[in-house]
Amino acid sequence: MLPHPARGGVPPTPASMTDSNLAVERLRQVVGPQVVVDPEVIASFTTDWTGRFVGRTAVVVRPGSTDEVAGVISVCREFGLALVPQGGNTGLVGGSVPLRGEVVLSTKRLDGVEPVDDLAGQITVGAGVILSTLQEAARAAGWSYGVDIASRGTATVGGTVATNAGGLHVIRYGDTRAQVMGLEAVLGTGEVVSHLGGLVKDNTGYHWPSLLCGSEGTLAVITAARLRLAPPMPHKTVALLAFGGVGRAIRAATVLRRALPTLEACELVLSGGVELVCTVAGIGPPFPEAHPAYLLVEVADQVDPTESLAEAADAVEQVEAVAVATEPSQRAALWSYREAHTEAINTLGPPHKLDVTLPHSSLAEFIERVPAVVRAIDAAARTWLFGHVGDGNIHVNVTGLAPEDDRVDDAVFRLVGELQGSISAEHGIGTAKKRWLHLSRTPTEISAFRALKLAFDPDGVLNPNALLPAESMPAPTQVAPRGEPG
Ligand code: 2HG
Ligand code: ZN
Repeated sequence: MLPHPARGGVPPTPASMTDSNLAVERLRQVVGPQVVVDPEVIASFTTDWTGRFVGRTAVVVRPGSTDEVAGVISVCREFGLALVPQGGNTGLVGGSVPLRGEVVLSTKRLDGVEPVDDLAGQITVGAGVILSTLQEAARAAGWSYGVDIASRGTATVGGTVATNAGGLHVIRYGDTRAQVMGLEAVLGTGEVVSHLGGLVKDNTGYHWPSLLCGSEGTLAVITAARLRLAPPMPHKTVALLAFGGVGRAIRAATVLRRALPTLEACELVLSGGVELVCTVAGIGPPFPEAHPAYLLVEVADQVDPTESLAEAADAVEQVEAVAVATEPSQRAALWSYREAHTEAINTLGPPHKLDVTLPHSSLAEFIERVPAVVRAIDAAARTWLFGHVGDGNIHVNVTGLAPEDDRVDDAVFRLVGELQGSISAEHGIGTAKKRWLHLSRTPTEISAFRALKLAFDPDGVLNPNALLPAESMPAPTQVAPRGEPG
């Protein structure tokens, strides 16, 4: 048996993989030619999107069916190899790259899209389906899908389920977990669980979506999902509202939430981030003068929602300027001030990405205090703040730090803890944040997590370096070696 991560053992590494022709041969028996050992092809699977998490592996396997996934897991168990499931590799917390030489199990070939079940308003898709493909399939059938994220063109449905992705529309439709009606997955034992009937009321014990959404590949490899669809909202209006400060923008978000049942997105950006986006993307500013804070607001309805948005915006106090767009290209132009943040920040080098939630009552205080907390640790570091403030989620990005220097991460997470927030709103824990899990979860919760891990994955094959901290945690301010931030 492998040393089990839930028991505090050192997770297995397939260091012997290159020598283990037998293991590769057995994997080939399962997935045929879909075993990749060419280092050039493998390279794109071992580094995350930001470039902060750099891993290594000798093998990537690309199973094309649930049975093949089960076969791969069984081979890994047999040879004592750990594996990391990977979808579009758009995760931001180092949870889907092989930081300790794990086998990579790519889910991308699980790309089946079943016809929309029009009576139920649901769809079943394979884990490897790209999110935008799912959104398009829903649209083509006269429905829509409630989750939207900036990486929609690359992220896979399985990845969004495994990490419980949130994104731009949580305020209206909830996170990914709220869309999942059923799942098919392979446990760490190699056994398949399949519950894809999609019954809205199905009160028969433990609920797979609740157990597996957000489990980050540590309990099972998700192979298919049954998802609820939402009515289409073809009329959309976007507004950018400028404010003299963060507190005012956040109070405005509450006014808009109460006034607008059609509110689909409510995003905060700040003057520094907007300026950076304009420079990197080569676009003009939204208004002739810069303002400290902006809310990007989208409403969507089956009739034109522009008037109701205008009325609600009129009721907001201390708005300094407003831009409104109804045409798709103008809407996209306003959205770019928000959506282009991630790419623009990455041009400054691998950022530290701290995705956190605060109670609404302390969100403004947090946003105002964070830059000084960062400066106190490294005067040259720059802090970028933006995100989904409508649901309390703010993305803290810090540039100018070495990838492995996590003193800033530590200080910011402690501030989050002090203000009763959560150290992860929507990106998950991965390997990047596991050392700080105790700031958001009690020891009793963490030991219940370990018990679940043991039950679902008794040999510790599945993503053993993600989510669960080592049982004796390192001192919080220790600087970890590159590629092993947790
Ligand atoms: C977003 O909201 C994503 O655009 C990425 O969650 C956030 O870059 C980030 O920190
Ligand atoms: Zn986000």
